[in-house]
Amino acid sequence: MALTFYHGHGSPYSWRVWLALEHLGLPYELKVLSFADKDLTKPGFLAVNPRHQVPTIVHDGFALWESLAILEYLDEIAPARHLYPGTAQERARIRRLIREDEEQLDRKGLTPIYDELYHTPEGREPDRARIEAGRAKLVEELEAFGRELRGDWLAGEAPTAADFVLYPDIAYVKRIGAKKPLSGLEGILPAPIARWAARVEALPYFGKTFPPHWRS
Ligand SMILES: N[C@@H](CCC(=O)N[C@@H](CS)C(=O)NCC(=O)O)C(=O)O
Repeated sequence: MALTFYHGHGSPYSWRVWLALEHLGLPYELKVLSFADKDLTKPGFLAVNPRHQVPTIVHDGFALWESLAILEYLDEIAPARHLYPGTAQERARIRRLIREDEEQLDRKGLTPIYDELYHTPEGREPDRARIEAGRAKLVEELEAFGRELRGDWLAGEAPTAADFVLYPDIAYVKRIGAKKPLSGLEGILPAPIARWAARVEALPYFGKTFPPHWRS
């Protein structure tokens, strides 16, 4: 089995797949693409993924993109461990948590703040009301995700796809809080989520997945 993983440092979508590959213990070849060098729109990568996005995998000649499709595919080909373990109801709950991360915590909470602080159009100040609304939504969602913990992880005894999808967003909350005081995100994590994030960060493979440009 040959599996190539195309990754871009700092992409939350790509980060979730990297954590999952490591958790599953699947062998893979890592290819890091540079956003700054516009690697994603170079002909070689466009031939693999015409939508020029990471994450992308190629498994035995089969190219696949869209992180959630990749996670489900990896779950199906992994011989031992699983990203969506359990009964039909337990597996459905993992998928629900993932959709809630994307649709609620990220789209309505984190993304407006990120857009205002990192993509403010030329000539205008960040919209403080939009940042505050995003922050209020994040507070609500972080509390809700804290209540979803079932022991150490979101779905029980071991990390699942839900943990790997949520974590990069939490890393962004922490980073934006530290780098952009105007965000009001510093120290925002409720204790259960802060402890859960520390558990993700203590996973033996976590360090190599951390964006190198975030270390400074
Ligand atoms: N829905 C996609 C989103 C992937 C995505 O937006 N990737 C970004 C990086 S965070 C990307 O590759 N952007 C480069 C481009 O669109 O040219 C997924 O879940 O994989």
